Amino acid sequence: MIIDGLHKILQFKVVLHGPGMSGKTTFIKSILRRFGKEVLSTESSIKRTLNCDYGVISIPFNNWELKVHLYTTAGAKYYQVTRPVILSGCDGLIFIADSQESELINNVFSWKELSHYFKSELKRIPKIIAFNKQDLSNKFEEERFLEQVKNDNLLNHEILNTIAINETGTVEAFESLMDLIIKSFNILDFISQIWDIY
Ligand SMILES: Nc1nc2c(ncn2[C@@H]2O[C@H](COP(=O)(O)OP(=O)(O)O)[C@@H](O)[C@H]2O)c(=O)[nH]1
Ligand SMILES: [Mg+2]
Repeated sequence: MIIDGLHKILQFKVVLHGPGMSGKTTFIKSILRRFGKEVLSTESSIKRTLNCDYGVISIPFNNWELKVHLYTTAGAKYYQVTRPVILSGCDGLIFIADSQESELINNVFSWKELSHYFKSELKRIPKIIAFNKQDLSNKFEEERFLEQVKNDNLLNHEILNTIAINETGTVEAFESLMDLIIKSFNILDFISQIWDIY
């Protein structure tokens, strides 16, 4: 979090992470569209995320402004080196799981990457697990994923079902994450105390 007391702006970094093709780009576009914003992305010729997608959302909050910087991590395995840079200093995570049976193992692998990167700090970070592609029929049981990651610092989280291609649950995921962030950082207390000081 970055605090700008003069202009009453709190800035947050939120990262959408998950395996390649799970729907991260579709998801971030859907969130930004609902806030009247566009994604700035670097896409390669085969339309896979090259570096990352990025966008900013401003939310009025008790006379303050919450400015949320949204990023996606690069999905392709060969961009593994760029992911720690994107993940560093994030205040909240949306884990986009691909709910197709064939993707279960890739979801677990992608979560382990988070756990490996953040270690026990992952417990503290507010996070949403979005089981995306709910419109498809060949889905795995969510418990099978949760069972495999529950020992990897799965706390301070909420679980949602989403269909990013038709914008189902995407904004709800973002709003739930912001609620978790506001609670985790005690933003309301913080704002009222800052107010007392001025
Ligand atoms: N059926 C279905 N397809 C989806 C959904 N979300 C994304 N996709 C598709 O999955 C593919 C990969 O999506 P993309 O956003 O590029 O994934 P990324 O690699 O994680 O950024 C694209 O063809 C999307 O249209 C969804 O909820 N349901
Ligand atoms: Mg992408």
